Amino acid sequence: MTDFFKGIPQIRYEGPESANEFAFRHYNPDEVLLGKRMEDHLRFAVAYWHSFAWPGGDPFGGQTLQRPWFGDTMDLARFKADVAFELFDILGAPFYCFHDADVRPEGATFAESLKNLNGIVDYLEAKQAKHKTQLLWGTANMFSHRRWMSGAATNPDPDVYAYAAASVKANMDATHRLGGQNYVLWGGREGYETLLNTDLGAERAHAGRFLQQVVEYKYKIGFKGAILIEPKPQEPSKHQYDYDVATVYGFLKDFGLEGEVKTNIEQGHAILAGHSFEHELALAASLGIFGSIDMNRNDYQSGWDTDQFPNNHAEKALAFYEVLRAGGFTTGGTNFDAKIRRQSLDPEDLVLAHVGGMDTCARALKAAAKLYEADELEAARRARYAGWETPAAKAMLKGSLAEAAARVTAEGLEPEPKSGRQERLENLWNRYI
Ligand code: XLS
Ligand code: NI
Ligand code: NI
Repeated sequence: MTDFFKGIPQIRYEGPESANEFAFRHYNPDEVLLGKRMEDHLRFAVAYWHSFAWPGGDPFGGQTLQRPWFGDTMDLARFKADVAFELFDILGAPFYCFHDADVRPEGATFAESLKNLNGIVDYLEAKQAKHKTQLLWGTANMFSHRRWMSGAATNPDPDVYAYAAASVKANMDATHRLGGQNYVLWGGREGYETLLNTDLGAERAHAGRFLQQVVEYKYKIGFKGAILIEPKPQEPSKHQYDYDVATVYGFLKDFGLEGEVKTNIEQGHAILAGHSFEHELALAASLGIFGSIDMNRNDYQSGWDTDQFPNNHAEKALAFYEVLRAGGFTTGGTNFDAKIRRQSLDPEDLVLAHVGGMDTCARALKAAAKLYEADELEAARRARYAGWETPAAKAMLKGSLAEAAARVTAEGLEPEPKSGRQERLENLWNRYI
């Protein structure tokens, strides 16, 4: 036991009326919704990078958080893992996620970094054996170190491509060993700063071949989890190739990977791409590439990826409704890719940020599940498309354009516009929130 969270109790469900800060008001892991435990619906994960590796910097100032585990030794990395699992226990979190750079010190050479990673994976493996919390996904940080500044798999320098291959291979091995349920690729530097120095076609082709190699390697080692791409339009690059769900789908099709790779969709990234979170979720589900979610929120004014903890259940209910419509998570889950503000210095802040985020999501899920179960919205949606159930309508999709056109005169069609009923459906929605 470390004493970092000394005096902070295990968080338990006390119901909506509780005034105890250190309690869940909505997240009740064993409560059954639509035949499934709430914990199994939400599959919460804590993100190692924001909670244990981030020093609190912003573009105008450096470190504000002084954690006793900050530093570049293996002892401190193990201390960090001890504290991490204490937070997981306090929250009762079923999962966590990490990048290599979050859990191990960077070595002077690749071989040293790999040795450090493998050493920490041994330690994490022992921790997982003793604790409830397991690995939702692992990933390689191919954006912080200066070697990645011009990209990883899309770097103009082929030696960096090799380094990216070595990094992803090492992290897939680590994820596989730890029983991770997914492997994530987010390409923060897979994009460009200026077209003036960029061969866009070559970079895209290299990214496509790289992803094929990742999938081949998954089969080679017998990794049963899902490979997930995390779309984001920009930041840190001016333009990133995995712009949004639609772009990723086109990319996967191009490289024959649409049956192999799914998406990890982040709330804040959807907004940056000019979409709503629920749009990205619904689109991914309709294309068969919905995998997992990174839960957070952006500040409405700053227009940047501020990665705050969610605190608006009405907004998140729209997202969880789409998760339910998609059939729920299989290997995926709800990862808090969210960080406390740089002024939130106390250990309590870190705990309560997660408590609030988990409660916000649970409350959203409860509302979404109630409406989904009542079937009112789905009944209205079905009614709107009911015309397509007729044989004449179905035949049109099999026949030619001329055959569809011929129906107009043959049947004397003069379609009457029908109300889309948006406000009525919005009112219905609000009854459940
Ligand atoms: C950054 C991304 C990152 C990924 C994992 O914006 O959200 O944190 O989730 O590399
Ligand atoms: Ni992000
Ligand atoms: Ni993310």
